Amino acid sequence: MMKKAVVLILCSSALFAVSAPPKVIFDTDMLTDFDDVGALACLHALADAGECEILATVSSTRGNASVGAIEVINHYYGRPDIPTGAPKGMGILGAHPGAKKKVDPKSPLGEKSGNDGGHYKYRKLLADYPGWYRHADADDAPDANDVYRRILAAQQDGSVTICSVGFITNLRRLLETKPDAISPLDGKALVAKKVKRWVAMACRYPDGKEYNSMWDHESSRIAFENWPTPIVFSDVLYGRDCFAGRAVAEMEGPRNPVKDVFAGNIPSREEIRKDSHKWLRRAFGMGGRAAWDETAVLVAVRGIEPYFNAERGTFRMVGNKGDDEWAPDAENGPHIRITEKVSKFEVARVIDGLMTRKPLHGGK
Ligand SMILES: [Ca+2]
Repeated sequence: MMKKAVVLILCSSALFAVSAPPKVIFDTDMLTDFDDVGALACLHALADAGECEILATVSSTRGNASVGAIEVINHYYGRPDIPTGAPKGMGILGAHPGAKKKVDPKSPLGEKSGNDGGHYKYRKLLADYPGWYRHADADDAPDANDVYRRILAAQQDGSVTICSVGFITNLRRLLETKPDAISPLDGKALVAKKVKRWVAMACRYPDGKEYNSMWDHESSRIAFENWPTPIVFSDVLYGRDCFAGRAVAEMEGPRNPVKDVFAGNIPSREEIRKDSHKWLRRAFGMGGRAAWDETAVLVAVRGIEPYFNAERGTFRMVGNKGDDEWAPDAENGPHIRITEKVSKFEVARVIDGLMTRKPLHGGK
């Protein structure tokens, strides 16, 4: 009897440990593409369902509307006080990854097809939802290093999941932080102590250039080589033909920022029907936009097992032009790459289901 009781207690504590909702820091580039919006929407819907806790939402770029756009979405889901931040002094600073200078956030919105065409959708969110954000310019937001260090220092050991769906700038900077008033640990020691795993939307399998790792490739190399916890990759090949967002774009009811972004940026059903191959090359399908970032959120919150298979291997940046490579190594590979298990169509419907859920507390 005694033995049974001990086993039961151990089992229930193990169950509790497994089922404790992940605590997530979300690191995004709301700069040009908009699967980030879908990813943050999914994360909030999962938090509404009690499946995760959102600790912070930081921008990996200094593109002027990047932080404000995150805040608009946080506001929509009734969580306007989630800490936000952005990198200081380095990384992507303009309205697109190759920009050499910032766009003045006070300059007129301009045209969708203008110089800051990719960033237009985020600047428009700020124009359309005044009062829903705190930082009109990412450079006025707190230093992401301080946000990361404060939150990690306050959390239990081995409890934090980082989900990055943008550039790797913040995570390199975090690793390079020194002990300070927030924590006596340097960045790498703090990450080793507090972070459970890093789920990264990055990697072009088996090799080549991938958007998130190539643009600030020096940061990617430093972060991936020195990161002290497991890393799971949702790579370009997985997400590129897993289409989501049409459902939220066509949702009945009042407008909201998630619906606005998808409705304003995916081609119509008619356009897809006319030339599906052209749109496929641009990573659009009848279901919507390639769900690169949303799949990373699913992995971060629900884990690999429900929807994906895992391949062990080693990811590394190679050369000095932003190329990467993945070497499978089933025995000793320190990294994991997700591969298809249930159909991508089914995964996309799960994502659509989350993106179309009404916020539990918010929505106005
Ligand atoms: Ca992204």
